[in-house]
Amino acid sequence: MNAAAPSEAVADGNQRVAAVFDEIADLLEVQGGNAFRVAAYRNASRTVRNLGRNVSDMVHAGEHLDALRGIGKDLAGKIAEIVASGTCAQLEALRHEMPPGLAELLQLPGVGPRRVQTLHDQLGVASLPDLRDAAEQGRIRALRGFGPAAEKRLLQAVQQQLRRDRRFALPSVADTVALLLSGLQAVPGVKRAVAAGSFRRQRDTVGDVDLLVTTHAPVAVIEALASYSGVTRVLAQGSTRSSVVLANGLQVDLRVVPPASFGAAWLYFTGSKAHNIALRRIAQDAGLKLNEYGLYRGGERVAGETEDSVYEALGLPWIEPELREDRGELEAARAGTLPKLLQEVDLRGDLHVHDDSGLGDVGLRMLAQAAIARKLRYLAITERVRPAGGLGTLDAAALARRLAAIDAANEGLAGCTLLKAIEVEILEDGRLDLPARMDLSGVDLVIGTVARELELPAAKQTDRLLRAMDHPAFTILAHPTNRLLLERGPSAFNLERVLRHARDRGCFVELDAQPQRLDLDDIACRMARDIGVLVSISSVARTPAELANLRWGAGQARRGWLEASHVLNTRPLPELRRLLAAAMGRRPPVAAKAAPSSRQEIIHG
Ligand code: DGT
Ligand code: CA
Ligand code: CA
Repeated sequence: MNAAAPSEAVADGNQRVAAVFDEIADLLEVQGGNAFRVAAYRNASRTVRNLGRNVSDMVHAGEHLDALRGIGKDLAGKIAEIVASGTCAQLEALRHEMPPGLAELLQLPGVGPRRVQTLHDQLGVASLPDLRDAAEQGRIRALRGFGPAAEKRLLQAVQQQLRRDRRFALPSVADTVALLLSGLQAVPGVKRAVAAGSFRRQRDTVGDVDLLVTTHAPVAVIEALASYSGVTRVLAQGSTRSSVVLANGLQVDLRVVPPASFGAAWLYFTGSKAHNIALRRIAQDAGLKLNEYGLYRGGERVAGETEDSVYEALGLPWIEPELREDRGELEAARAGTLPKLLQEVDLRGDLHVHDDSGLGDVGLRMLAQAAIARKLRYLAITERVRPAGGLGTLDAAALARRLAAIDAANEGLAGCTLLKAIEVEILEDGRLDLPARMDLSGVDLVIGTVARELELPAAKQTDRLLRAMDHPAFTILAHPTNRLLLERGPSAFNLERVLRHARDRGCFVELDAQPQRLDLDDIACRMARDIGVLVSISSVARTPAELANLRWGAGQARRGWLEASHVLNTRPLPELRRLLAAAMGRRPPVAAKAAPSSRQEIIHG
């Protein structure tokens, strides 16, 4: 059969509709709404998310959406409304009714609508500070479904939320930035509308969003931003700048400059501040003055219309925004040794995806079709040895069945090869949590993951990872530091030693590109590059649409100075197979130096 291929556009449009339905369900549930209505929205969300076709095409073609499973007349009407406007009146009304404090509770990790409702009804908790007080006073542990451990986790989460100086994960603001830019671009007289600041540098978190517009008619632009529906507060407004705050607390700074200053302004507002200061010093040493309007010799502007013109007048090549952190990029630019940064299109495959569809070979083919649409030539379908949710262990028979299903799917595929991966937990002592004498001969790679005991003393954690890599089949260390963006810091261990050991063993480290992880981070990528261990950039997609995560991985890799040659999954399939085979001990690793401390038993073919 011909499994539908959710292209990116399909996925994005359908995701929006599904996200609106999910939020309606959450809000209804918090309000103690009718359980059947809540379930109806969740079902509809799932239907739309998993639909192989673009709902907006169906709406525009006048098709009857109420023919879809779980979609009645009412929901069909709402889909049309969301397709037309991006939201629907019911969601807006629910948001309006909901006390803002409750909405904030819903954002906490591990807190869903039912818990918010319980906390609110039983303890009168209606805001983050209320929740902190209740947890500190030990009033939460007595609630049904909570307990002391949950109380402790909640207290930590709420403290972190209140403490954090309100930065935002880069991926979480990208849609907003795109929407704002297209709105500003449409204002009459606007020549260019672009993002600057940490967003353009693809820093993993952003403090605020900086936008730059060129026009000769700034007032219309300033007014357009203030009248954008997502704006809840205007902080400052002048004739060439404004700052506003959106409903989610995100601040947006807008600057308007004439077209002749575009390059100088973009350079200035992209930063970083450290890069700007270093660049200004170079200008001064050359008897020039650099500011956001241009590069000047005395009163004469010598450059400024493009970024290129400014760098060139300073004797430098243009520098990629991701490198502008004053971490050696100016020295490299002067020496002509800037890296030729990886681009997302250089990625030829993805070595860590899960088929969680439950659809068997159809699920596999949907993933493959989505990969083909993204020009990915291989995907490693990853089976968990201990599936999440404690659903037993992947036994020999189940593994054999899944491997056979992948073989069968490959038979019918052209343009994308499915590889066979297993994901296994690294136990506290560094052993891999594999069933005894598991036959790994049919497996292409073994991904090792630390999932528990994240807070061992650093020396122990380091030994654990080193020992895990000594397993002859160990191939890739998944999300090495286990950080969660803005929620949980990296585990403490000696990253440099772990990266060196990975290199010596011929193993690889992952950059998990899920938007909440981005692990490795930029600095760690740079260390991997310097040490010479290849990085595998993985989407860790659980649905076809999540292959889009690779974008965020490529961004962090670029910030870490990685070129295509530093990334494992830029390799063509035959070369990749050789590297994986070597890592799995099927051929001697090229640079094996360290004698492994204890090699575990493994069966090959
Ligand atoms: P963020 O918002 O904390 O994630 O970081 P940025 O880099 O976006 O910083 P932001 O929004 O304060 O300012 C945007 C850019 O404007 C910044 O990257 C460089 C430039 N800039 C801001 N303040 C200064 C300054 O005092 N001196 C110089 N040279 N540039 C500045
Ligand atoms: Ca900023
Ligand atoms: Ca700013």
